Amino acid sequence: MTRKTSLLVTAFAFAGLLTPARANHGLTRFVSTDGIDSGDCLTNPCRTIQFAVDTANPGDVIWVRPGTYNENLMITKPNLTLQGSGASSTIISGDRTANVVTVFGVTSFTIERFTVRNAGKSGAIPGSAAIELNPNSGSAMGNWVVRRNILVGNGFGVALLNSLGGGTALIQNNLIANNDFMGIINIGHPHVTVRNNTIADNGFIGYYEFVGAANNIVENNVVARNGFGFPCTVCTATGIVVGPVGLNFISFNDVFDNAKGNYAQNTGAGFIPYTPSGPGEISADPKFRNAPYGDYGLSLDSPAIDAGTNTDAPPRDLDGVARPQDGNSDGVPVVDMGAFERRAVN
Ligand SMILES: [Ca+2]
Repeated sequence: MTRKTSLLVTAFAFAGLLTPARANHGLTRFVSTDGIDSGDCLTNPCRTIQFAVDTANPGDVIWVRPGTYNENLMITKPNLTLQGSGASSTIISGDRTANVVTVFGVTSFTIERFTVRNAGKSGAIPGSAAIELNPNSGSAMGNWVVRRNILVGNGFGVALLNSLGGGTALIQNNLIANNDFMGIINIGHPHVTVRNNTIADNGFIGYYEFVGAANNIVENNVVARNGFGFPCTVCTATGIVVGPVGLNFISFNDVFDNAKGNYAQNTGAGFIPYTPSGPGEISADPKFRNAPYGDYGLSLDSPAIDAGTNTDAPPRDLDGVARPQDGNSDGVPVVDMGAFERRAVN
C-alpha cells in the first residue's frame, strides 16, 4: 500500500467514525413547532410528529424539538425512534378521546424524553393509554423501549397488548402518575423489564400483569398510593399484580400504601395476596418532594435513596442526572429507587 493510499484509507476510516449513528439507525428527521409539514423533515423540520412518522423509513430517528404537539399518533412503521428533547419540555398532548401514541403491528420501537398526556379517560376499562404497544397478529414483539418519559393524565400510562411471545420490552426511568386506571398493564408479555420507574397516584393498579406473563423483571421502582380513584371489589392489591409467582423477579422496589394492598398474584380466576421473595423490597413512605405539584423527586430523608441495586441500573435518571449518586453520604454510591436520582451533597 502506498503512503497516499494509506492516508486515503485513514481518512475514510475517520469519516466512518464521525457518522456511526446514520449507519446504525437510518436517517434523523426533525420536528419543530415552527416547522412546516412538507418535504422530508431532514434539512427543514416538519410541524407534526405524525407527518415525520409518515415520511420516515424503518430505522429512522425522529428528533422532536421542545414544544407542545397536540396529536394522537398512529405508528405502523417498524423500528422507529421518537426522540424528545427532554420530558419536561417536549409534550405530546392527545385529544382526550383515544390513545396518544399507538404502535400497531410493528416489532421494534423506542420512545424517550417526552411528556405524554391527555389520552381518553372516560368510559369503561380499558380506556386509553399514553403509549399503547400492540404487535397485533402476525408480528412477534421485537424490542420495545419506553424510557425517560412523564406519562400523566391518561387512562393508562403504558399498555402492552396482544402478547405473541418473542422479543423484549424495557420500561425504564419513567414517571407514571395520576392516570385514571393503571400505570402499566401487561397482557401476558414475557421478557418485560420494568426498572427505575416512579408509579404513583394512579387510580386503579400500579403495575398489572395478566396470566401468562413470565420471566419479567420489576426492580428499583417506587410504586405508591395507587388504587384510590377507582373501586375494585375483587382486588386484593393495587400495587404490583403479577401473573405466575416464581417466574417473575420482583426486587428492590418501594411498594407503599396502595389502596387494596401492595402485592397480588393474578391467577386468572382472581387475585391472591403474596409476598415477593426477591431481595431489597421495602414498604415505606417514599417522601416525594411535592407530589401534589408534580414533583416526584425524593426528599433528603426518603428511604428510597441508595436503596436500589446497581446491577443493570441505567446510567442516568429521568432528568439526565448520572446514576448512581451517594445520596445518603455513606461513601458508597447506590442507585435510588424510582425515576429520580437524588444528587450527592459534596
Ligand atoms: Ca443514590
